[in-house]
Amino acid sequence: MINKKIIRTLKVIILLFLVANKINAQKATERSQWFVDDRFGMFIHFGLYSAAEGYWHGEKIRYDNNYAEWLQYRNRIDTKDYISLINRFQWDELDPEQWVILAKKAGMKYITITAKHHDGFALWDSKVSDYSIGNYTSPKRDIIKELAVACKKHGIKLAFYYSHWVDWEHKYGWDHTKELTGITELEYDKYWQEKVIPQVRELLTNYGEISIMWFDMWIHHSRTIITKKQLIQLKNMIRELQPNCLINSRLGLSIEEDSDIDFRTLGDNQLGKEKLDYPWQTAGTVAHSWGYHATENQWKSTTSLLKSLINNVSLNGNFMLNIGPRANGEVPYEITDRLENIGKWLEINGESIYKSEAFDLRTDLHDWGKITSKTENGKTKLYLHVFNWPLDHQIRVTGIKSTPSKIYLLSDKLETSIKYDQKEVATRIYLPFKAPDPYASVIVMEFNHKPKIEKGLVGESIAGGYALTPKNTIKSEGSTTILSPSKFGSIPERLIIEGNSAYEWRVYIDQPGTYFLDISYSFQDKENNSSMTLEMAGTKLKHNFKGTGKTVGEPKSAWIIDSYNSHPLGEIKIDHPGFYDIKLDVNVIKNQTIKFNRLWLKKS
Ligand code: FHN
Repeated sequence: MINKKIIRTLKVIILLFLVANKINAQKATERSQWFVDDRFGMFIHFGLYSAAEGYWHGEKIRYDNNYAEWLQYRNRIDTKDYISLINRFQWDELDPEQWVILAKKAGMKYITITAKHHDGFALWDSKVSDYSIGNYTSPKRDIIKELAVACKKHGIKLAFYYSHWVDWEHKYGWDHTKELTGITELEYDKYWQEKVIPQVRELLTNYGEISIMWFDMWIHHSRTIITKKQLIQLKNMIRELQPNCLINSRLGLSIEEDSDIDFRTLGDNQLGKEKLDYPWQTAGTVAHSWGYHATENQWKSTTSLLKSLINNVSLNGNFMLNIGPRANGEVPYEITDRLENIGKWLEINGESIYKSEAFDLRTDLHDWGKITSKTENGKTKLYLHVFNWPLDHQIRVTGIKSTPSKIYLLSDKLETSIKYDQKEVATRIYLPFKAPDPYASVIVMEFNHKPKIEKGLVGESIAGGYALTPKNTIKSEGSTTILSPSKFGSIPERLIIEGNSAYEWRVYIDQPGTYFLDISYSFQDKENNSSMTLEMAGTKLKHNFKGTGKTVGEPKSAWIIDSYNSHPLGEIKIDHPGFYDIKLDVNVIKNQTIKFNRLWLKKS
């Protein structure tokens, strides 16, 4: 009896301990926890195409929007000609360890290399197919082995990209042209059984521990030649050979369909937009192509790449950034420069990225940046990533009810406290004049427990007002269709209102005074008989919608769009700090439409 009681008490203690020390709230498994903790990885696209540099016989890759590694397919190159690219490699200069050193410098924790891309050429000494690097080099090179050794030496996890669906070399591999010429399932299975299965087996047998098998079928298997049976065969083999190896959703099975898939891969360069409660990743490029392209010119800035990483972590996601080395192994300066800068930033601020996760407030609540969080030993830290250092040197944080034990800059090793004011759910942090970091400065809000929050509020803008938009309402009745920005954002996000509708927002106002409100909308009718009433703090403001006309997007073009104009509604007196609801009743008469953009509430 006593023993049972002791065991139960012990169980409760262990459970409490685990809860207090919980690092990540999202549903990572034992297998994928490292992935979720590490957050940042390197992708390497290296293959025969690297030596072509985006050109074939003096002609640039066809189809401007395509990637350099698609050269063989786009320029319709026969495999027996394409292999001649092997002669352009500078084998003496090529040293994969340099890529690993670069990954380390950049603060990346794992590397995924294209062991075989769509061209079907194996970067290892494959015994399964003659179309492998070992067969075309003397002395034999095995880039995969060299990389595996270097990764081990430098403590970086190794992962393989393997193009399972598309293979332009094997007679029965998939090539989009086969949509026209056809191929039987039996033929495709020949490719599958004689190339895919044994090659993946080789990769998982001869190169030590492999952290991820990264597949690349970007449409669902039901729309392809691959059968679910083949995918399960491949998955089972991986589980059998390396049970700890992760598998991404581009295997062709979504994680909703098969819970045994470890993480979801979003579209190329597609950043997260919402918090997901399972592991996910964006693979991104520094410019456009994945493989080396000589005339690449769309380089993203360090700031924009860092923002991508921070954005994803703030939504529980990972970021894997690609390098496309040349055929001598050299990585373009534009890439090394950015990676080294990211690494320097992570050296100072990495605490806000590694083992960090999303915070419970809405991701778009604050217009100054993004929040990540971490709970360890019962303490919670919020990391405020400020992209846009406010002109008035105040950061407005909305929605946190608990009092922080301390606020400081992450870059300040002494953790010197920064002054702040807190009223209910409004915190104002008084910042130093100069941003401590040129890319993103991180402010830490530390709590002795998990902070309490108030959801549903509209965040205070960096400009000191509140934008009440179709998306941040707490209630809506009637029309609810929200259209995304279009025409490069020149037509803003809007709510299409027809008939009688009502909307409600909630704000917390910490500074009493006179506030003014205006409303932005588009109305394309001559008759001004649709109207609205807004109510806040006991004051009612009325407005008859007025025609807003059209505007010209580009001179002398057909780009004529509906104009969205702001109309002043009037003033509201706020006597004391507190929560305020703003109710908007809209009465749109028959056959008329209001395209509502936003209300703007600001202290006079
Ligand atoms: O077609 C490939 C492309 O070449 C590249 O490897 C990317 C990386 O995510 N995946 C495919 C397109 O999504």
